[in-house]
Amino acid sequence: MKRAWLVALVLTACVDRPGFDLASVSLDTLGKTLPTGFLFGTATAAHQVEGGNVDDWTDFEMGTFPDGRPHVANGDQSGLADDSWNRFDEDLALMQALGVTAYRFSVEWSRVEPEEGVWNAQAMARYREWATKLRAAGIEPMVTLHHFSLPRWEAAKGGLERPEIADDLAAWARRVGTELGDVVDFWCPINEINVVAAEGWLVGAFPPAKTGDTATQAKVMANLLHAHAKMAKALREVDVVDANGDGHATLITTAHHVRIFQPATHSALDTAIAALTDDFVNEAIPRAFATGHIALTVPGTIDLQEDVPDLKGSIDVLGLNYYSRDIVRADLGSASLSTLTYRPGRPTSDQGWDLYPDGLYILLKRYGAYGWPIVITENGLSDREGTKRSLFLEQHLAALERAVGEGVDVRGYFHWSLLDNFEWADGFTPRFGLYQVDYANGRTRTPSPAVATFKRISQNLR
Ligand code: IFM
Repeated sequence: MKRAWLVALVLTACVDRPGFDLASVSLDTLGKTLPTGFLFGTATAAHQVEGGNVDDWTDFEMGTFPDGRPHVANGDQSGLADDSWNRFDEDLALMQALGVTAYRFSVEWSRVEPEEGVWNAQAMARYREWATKLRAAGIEPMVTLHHFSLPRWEAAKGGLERPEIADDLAAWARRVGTELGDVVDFWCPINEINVVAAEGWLVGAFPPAKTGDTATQAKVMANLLHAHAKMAKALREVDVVDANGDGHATLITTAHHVRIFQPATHSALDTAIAALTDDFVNEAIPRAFATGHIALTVPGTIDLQEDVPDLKGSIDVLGLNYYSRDIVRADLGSASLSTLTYRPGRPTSDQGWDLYPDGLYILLKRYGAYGWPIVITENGLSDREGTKRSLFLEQHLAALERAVGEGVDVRGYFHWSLLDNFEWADGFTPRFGLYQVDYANGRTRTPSPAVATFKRISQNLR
């Protein structure tokens, strides 16, 4: 038994040996070889931090599954969240203390258009004020237009399942681009197309909480890809002001969630299902951006082919959200054809996610081959005690810097997240913030130990 355990440990260690020497990461030099103008920032999303939003998630948070479990862990509701809607100046000061050069935030559609065709000018004015203040502080704003939540009226029409969602999102993008285009250049139309579709229609953890409906999951992905193309076109038409004077009035990205998928065993089946999963989750979306053709295929379950010529050229920068690695075990009885697990004995986040910085290097090398400049639009971990985030940050930045040193054109890194926040179906339990938020005590913000680390790195970038 002991021997078997030892063999397993040695094998695991071999598989997981870092591709480079993490011990040699030095805070004195980390980031110094990154290009001038590299964006080093943090990211948030409206529904997770603002508080007071009334959208499809508000309804979802009050609901339960057929077996009586609340939709959100512990029955948490986003409610006031971090009250960032009213504390922007405080949050801006936190960003300045970190030394960020960029901030990714989302504008909440339901706040600005609470009823279809009814616009809240004051809400839009507040977002404008934020972007203006950020710019004045030397912080480049990146604005996300759809980050999981939908206005109630849009959800009532059928939400992301309707093909017409593409036109509605394009109209939303046109409106925001018109109003904020002179202060914002960097746009992320949609956050994590693959995640919103999987969680809503495969896993059932996000609205509309459907499970195993892979056909609609693929349809939703296709609808959102159509939406992205139309949103990019609208933004480029209306945002003609180059706010930061870099020669680009608009820079369009996406926030594509990527993961490392490795087969649980060397069996042909695990290997094939891991490759299929990788293609569906990681590759199908960038391939659609590169070719103008959507091909979502999983033999026996999904075959969706659509030409969307406007997708080609619809991103200027490839945004990647990277968190973790999954070990794929074939499970032909499940809708996803697999069960995903983590390798035992690895360092993990509070949610058990494998902390795997090599994965960032591997994925940057892979996506660099497409030829777009890359920005890491999200990277982070849940770490309530704040004991792991510093090392996480150092190791992921070192992985990124190594990829840059080998020729990958990476232009920025956004840490998820500035603050602890409402983590969707997991509620307030996971803590992703560089700043910890005390929800029982006036939502006070306290720096986690990683704030000093972030600051050190940002000084190296100047
Ligand atoms: O909090 C989320 C975010 O909204 C989207 N990307 C992943 C993060 C952590 O789960």
